[in-house]
Amino acid sequence: MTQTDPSRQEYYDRIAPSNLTPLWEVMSGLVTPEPRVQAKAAVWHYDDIRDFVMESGGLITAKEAVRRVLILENPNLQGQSKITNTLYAGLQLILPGEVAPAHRHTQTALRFIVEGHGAYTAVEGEKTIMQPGDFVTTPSWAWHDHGNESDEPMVWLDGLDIPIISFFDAGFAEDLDEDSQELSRPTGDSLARFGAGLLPVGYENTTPASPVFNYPYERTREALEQMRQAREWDPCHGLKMRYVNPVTGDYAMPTMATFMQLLPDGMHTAPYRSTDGMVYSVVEGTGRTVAGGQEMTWGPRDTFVIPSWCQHHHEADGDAVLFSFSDRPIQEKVGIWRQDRGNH
Ligand code: GTQ
Repeated sequence: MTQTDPSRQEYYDRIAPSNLTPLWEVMSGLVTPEPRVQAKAAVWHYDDIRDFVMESGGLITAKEAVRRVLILENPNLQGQSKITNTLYAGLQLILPGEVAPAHRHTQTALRFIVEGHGAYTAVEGEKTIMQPGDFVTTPSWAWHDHGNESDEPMVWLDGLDIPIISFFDAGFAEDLDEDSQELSRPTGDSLARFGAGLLPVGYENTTPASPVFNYPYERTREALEQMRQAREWDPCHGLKMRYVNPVTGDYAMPTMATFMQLLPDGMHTAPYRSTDGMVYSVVEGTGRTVAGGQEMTWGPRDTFVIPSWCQHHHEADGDAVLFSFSDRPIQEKVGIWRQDRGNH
């Protein structure tokens, strides 16, 4: 630190009570040549943390906790409930017979199913039964409750835009009087109505969120398997697809982009970086991701994070299937999203 000139310091002290401060003292930290990212690359191996997740089930009920979740906190953002500067992630446990009571909030949530079969999420009057690899959305201000009527625990990865909503000071939440909301549509209705390459005639979307709220893994995997026949890989991504709102073609949620990616036949991807920090959940296969010079090994059910503008590449051992999410939709809307594909 250079010593501030005494006459300047005297001036700063005099203007401070008027809530004024000189830009030139802080300019270089405010407007930087490229992102200065605090978050670091990190991996959570499911085998290492599964016991901790299960143990929480004996400490508190889902009902008392409201949401019984272990937050995945970025090691460089401790105490902030963030996995990147803009995103929250956690592993939520719901045991057989439990309910996580109905509430709604302005934060958008995604669920990516990691373990268990047949628990449900109800969203705005419709229940969906969840299976591993399913991607389920909870749009902003939509009533939602979770329950498990199966005979095994279910664990899913929660992804929320909590840090974004608090940045805007735009967080609202409320509880429903009952634990479970009343259902008004049969299970599977929205997927049939909006997810079959068809739309109801005259339908107009009134919100930016997709009317499909469960994108079943079975369908996603089938699509990837069909597409691999064409053998056209992106050198940086393999075969990477984004989940879309079928009404608008935009991302499934307005604040968070979600992707499913196949790295075929032990593919090693080319170095890549982008300004959206990415959270990954491994569905199938094993491999490694080298991010910012740090190697992270991964296998099924592991979660890892690659921060904004961090150069990385993936190395799959055989076929690998990776789910991921990021804040890319907002960055694209604002016109600031950037990528660096090296020479690819
Ligand atoms: O399921 O509604 O991980 O409200 C954090 C906040 C999950 C949820 C979280 C939430 C939820």
